[in-house]
Amino acid sequence: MYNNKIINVFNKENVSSPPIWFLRQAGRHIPEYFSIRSQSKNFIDFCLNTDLIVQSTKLPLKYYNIDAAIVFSDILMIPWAMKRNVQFVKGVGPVMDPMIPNETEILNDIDIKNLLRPLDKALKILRSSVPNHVSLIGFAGAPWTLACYMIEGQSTKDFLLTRKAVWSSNNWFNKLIDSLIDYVVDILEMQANAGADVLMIFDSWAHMIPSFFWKDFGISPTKKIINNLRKRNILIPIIGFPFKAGSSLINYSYESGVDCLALDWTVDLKWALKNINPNIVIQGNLDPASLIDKNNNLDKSVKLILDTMNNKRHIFNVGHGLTPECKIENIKKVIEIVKNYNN
Ligand code: 1CP
Repeated sequence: MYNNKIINVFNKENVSSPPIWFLRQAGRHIPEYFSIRSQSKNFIDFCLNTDLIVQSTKLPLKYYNIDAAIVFSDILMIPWAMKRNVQFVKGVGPVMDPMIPNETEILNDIDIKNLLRPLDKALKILRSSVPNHVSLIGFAGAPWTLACYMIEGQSTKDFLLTRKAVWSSNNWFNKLIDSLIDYVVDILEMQANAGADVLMIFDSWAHMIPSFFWKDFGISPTKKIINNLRKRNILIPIIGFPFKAGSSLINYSYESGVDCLALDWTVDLKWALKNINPNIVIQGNLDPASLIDKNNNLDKSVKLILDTMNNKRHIFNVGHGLTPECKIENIKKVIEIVKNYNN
């Protein structure tokens, strides 16, 4: 285990200012990203190319004094491995063959670790070439969010087909979630063994889960994933990100078993400090849109987050991924404010 700032926060050691990194820090807001991406024929090939994974993971470290690098991959590599014909279409986003509840066969025998071998290799190279003070973060999508994409076949406004499946195709839906749990455990285990210091579970469509089923599909899959990882002796910290889950964040923070809760930009941190499990770390939650245009509120909002979380176990981050419009100079400014806090 390396001595780095993020791990120090998890270990309850004092840090002068909070560690900082950014969701989607390796993507399209950095011009060089496009030349790396253009070296592969499509996005899936990019995510299966060890050398390009290494290059893009390291890219933000060239620009920013940050405390973590998230490995370049995508949550949709699991549906890809499950033969859903995943493609990333320019201007549309990810598309795949939609699963028909009760009809589509759920593949339970995929050797996911073998299919994602380039990711395993990339993490091994990264851990030996990225400085020790930078944490390496491995990740996966949460089963609910993966099921959303797999049933709809793409991103949709309100994921009606998925919600319908939850109410009417219970048995089939549960089987799909159970298979996804197994695959998520496998790839997180692989990433941890390859050198990840921290793991993160993205539940980007958590806000689509009907509250009646929150425990079943918002909490229980994550809890099972974490229990299984611990049984396999994967003991590193795990960050959960149930995006925009609102009031359900409270139970999630107490019951899912995550070591850290990542908060979206809508959550008032003072509310979080009163209501969220005080024994876990909080990550977040600057609005990435504040990083687009020059604005007078950026300094103030960063300082408000820092003041509110002062002396608490906190990892500074955005409350959702950086968008292509985010400006490098604004991000640098945020890092400077955070790094100089308390100094
Ligand atoms: O066109 C491009 O070059 C692709 C843009 C892009 C990038 C940079 C996609 C397509 N995926 C990624 C990488 C990625 N995806 C990372 C690693 C790099 C980093 O963080 O810097 C991570 C952690 C993800 C995770 C991911 N993919 C999530 C969870 C986080 C979130 O944003 O909510 C989701 C939902 C996806 C699906 C996805 N991948 C890409 C797109 C356009 C989408 C769809 C998002 C949507 O449905 O709105």
